Amino acid sequence: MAPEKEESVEEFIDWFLTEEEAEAPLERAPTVMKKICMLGDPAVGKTSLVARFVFSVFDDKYIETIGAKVVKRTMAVERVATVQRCRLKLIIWDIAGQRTLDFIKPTYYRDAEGALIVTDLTRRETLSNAPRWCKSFRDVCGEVPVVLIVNKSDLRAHAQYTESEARAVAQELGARLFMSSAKSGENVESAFSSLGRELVSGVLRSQRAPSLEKRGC
Ligand SMILES: Nc1nc2c(ncn2[C@@H]2O[C@H](COP(=O)(O)OP(=O)(O)O)[C@@H](O)[C@H]2O)c(=O)[nH]1
Ligand SMILES: [Mg+2]
Repeated sequence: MAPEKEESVEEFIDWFLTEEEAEAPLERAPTVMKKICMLGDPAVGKTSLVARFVFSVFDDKYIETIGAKVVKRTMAVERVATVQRCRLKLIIWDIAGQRTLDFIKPTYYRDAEGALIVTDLTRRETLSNAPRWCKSFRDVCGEVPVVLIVNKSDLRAHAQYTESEARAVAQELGARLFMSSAKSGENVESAFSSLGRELVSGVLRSQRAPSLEKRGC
């Protein structure tokens, strides 16, 4: 089910700040809303990463995600160099990894502007399948930013591939790579933030603020 939109993205298309706004508290900064998808094989840790990022919790029990779950988290994104800041509301769709759901995936992907592709460090095939996840997503959403997360970095002793092998896959996908653990929390915030910044800089690149041009930025 689509989340109820509290604000439309269009409302914020012209969200560049005047100098006065740039100095205002973050709560008054404009909000940009983006839908992103969690992708990857079953049991790689998609739901756990979302739970860690949104609710700061980890649970050892494996509860298979049925269909899709949608959660939100608003985060601050600032570009100190250009005095631009905004609040980014991430609408995170956690998609069930089951292959049998292939035929309804396009419904989940629709209108997404980015994705986190998750693999499990202890299962090699989850890395081999990452390009397939990326392709099925980009076939629907186009060349939008993706980040590759190698999850379960706390289980390095049981690793079935190396970081440099993962980096090669990330490069092939044009994605940043993060070695993360939903269990320890390592790099979870950084992975989501990295995608968030890419989503917002897309908006930044598409327009320029008159107040910044005045400054010769
Ligand atoms: N050790 C460890 N286990 C994890 C980690 N992330 C998830 N898990 C476990 O892996 C299993 C599958 O996780 P889940 O988030 O449900 O995977 P999903 O099917 O991709 O959503 C669960 O038992 C989790 O507790 C992690 O970073 N480290
Ligand atoms: Mg799940």
